[in-house]
Amino acid sequence: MWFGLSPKIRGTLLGSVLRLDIDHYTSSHPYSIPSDNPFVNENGSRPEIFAYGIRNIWRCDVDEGDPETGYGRGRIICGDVGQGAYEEIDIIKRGRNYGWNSREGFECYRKDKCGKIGPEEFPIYAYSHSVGKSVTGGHVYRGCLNPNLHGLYVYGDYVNGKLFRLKETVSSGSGGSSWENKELTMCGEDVCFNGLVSQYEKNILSFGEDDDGRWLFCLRHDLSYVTADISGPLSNRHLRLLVNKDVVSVQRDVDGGAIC
Ligand SMILES: [Ca+2]
Repeated sequence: MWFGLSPKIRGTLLGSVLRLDIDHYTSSHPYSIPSDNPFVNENGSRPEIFAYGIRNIWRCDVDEGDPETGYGRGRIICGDVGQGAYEEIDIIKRGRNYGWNSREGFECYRKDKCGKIGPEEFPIYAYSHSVGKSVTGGHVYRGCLNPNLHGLYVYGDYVNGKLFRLKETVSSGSGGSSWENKELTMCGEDVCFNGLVSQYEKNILSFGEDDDGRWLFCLRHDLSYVTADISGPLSNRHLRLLVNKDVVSVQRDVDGGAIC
């Protein structure tokens, strides 16, 4: 999505994250506008907009939060696919500008605009196209089955199938956070058990977690397979049907410490 130099970036829904009240519709829309949306009183701006300056988000996740402290609960974390150089992970905050198309990742994309668009919200992490070429936004694992994944944001790259995790460290003073990235390696036959597979094809589409705390991801090839045998709610079908075939276990290469 491209906005050129238009100052009316908030006058279009393109490239924005929207916040809608879908429980109450109006005569003109199948939704209503929450009164506390950030731009409801700004002339020329679409009141649906919650955040803007997005390029092409592919999958967002709402953090369930730490089960003991509640830390992180409700955070919206998204992968935003880049143009030609950088892929980024963003935490979506109310009213913030995520920079496109003046900036791609942390770097300038349009030098005539870069740094001149007012306050910007930078990614929590970005990687170059030497690492991967199309981010698939991930999932903050809060389940009990894989304690080594607890609190980690696990995401991937659609093009080369790599998996990564971001680990957050909260600064004691400012309350800000730093995010450390690491590639995740998959288990081999000597580690996998219960029939779990260690091999998967690339083209990661999405991530999730089932009620038992199994960490899951969906692959392109298997979407046609699972849609041929749908039962239950739409939101559950991929996760449930992928359990026996495509669930993978992640090697314990990250910090342990069971909390369940
Ligand atoms: Ca951005």
